[in-house]
Amino acid sequence: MSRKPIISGNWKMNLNHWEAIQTVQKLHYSLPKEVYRDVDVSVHPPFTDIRSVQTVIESDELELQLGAQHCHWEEKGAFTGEISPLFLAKLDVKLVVCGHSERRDLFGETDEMVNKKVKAIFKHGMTPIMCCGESLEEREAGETEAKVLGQVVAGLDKVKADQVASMVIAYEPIWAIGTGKTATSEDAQAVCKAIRGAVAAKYDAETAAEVRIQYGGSVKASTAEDLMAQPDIDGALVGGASLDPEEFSRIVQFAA
Ligand code: G2H
Repeated sequence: MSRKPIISGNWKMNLNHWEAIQTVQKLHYSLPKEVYRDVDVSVHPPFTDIRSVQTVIESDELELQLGAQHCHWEEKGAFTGEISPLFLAKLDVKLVVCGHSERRDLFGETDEMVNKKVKAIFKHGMTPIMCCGESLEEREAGETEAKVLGQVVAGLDKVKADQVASMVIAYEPIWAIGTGKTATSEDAQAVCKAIRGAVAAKYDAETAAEVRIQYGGSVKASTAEDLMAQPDIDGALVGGASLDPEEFSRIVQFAA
């Protein structure tokens, strides 16, 4: 089973809509066109940039996929400050990150909320990138697999096998996020393999063979090659390094 790698740029709360347009255009010029044959590439700007980035993608006919960083699970209603998955789908958003550790830690997102989001994202024809990861304390206590696999199983509650096969799971050890520390390729591979094993146990071998698993946490061009060479790592969720189009382009090319 060959899985198409996917590299996603999570811009977090960076780049206003003018900067977003320039960044996407620069990224387009730094990426060889043929790369899209071998790698899916997405950018996840702040909500205020999404319309601008969509316009650039549409008018320049870019193969870059538009993503969002999170969404609510309801379509509409009294949820001040929240964003509907329906609205994102109308803006041609293809992929939505959910359960990022910053959302879990800073904004109280629980496994149950992540599960509702996964289902809502699918309902509106988009693909979830569901994040999971352990803290430094959990890693040092030998609880990495219990924590990560617990998040995965809870996030996939009542999600159908064909949906799981089409989605993306991002393993992001919290201690490696924005810290400059990357998990070793071997450590990242071991956890991604365990995630695939948990999908096989909950569903079946075919579903596990199809689901794409990204690694995230201080990924840079200098670390991407080794990570991308691991058999159970199918791409990367890239934060800081995705703000530099040339660096991001180099990471994408390591996945090709
Ligand atoms: C992890 C990652 C992107 P960074 O949050 O999701 O960010 O690459 O800056 O560690």
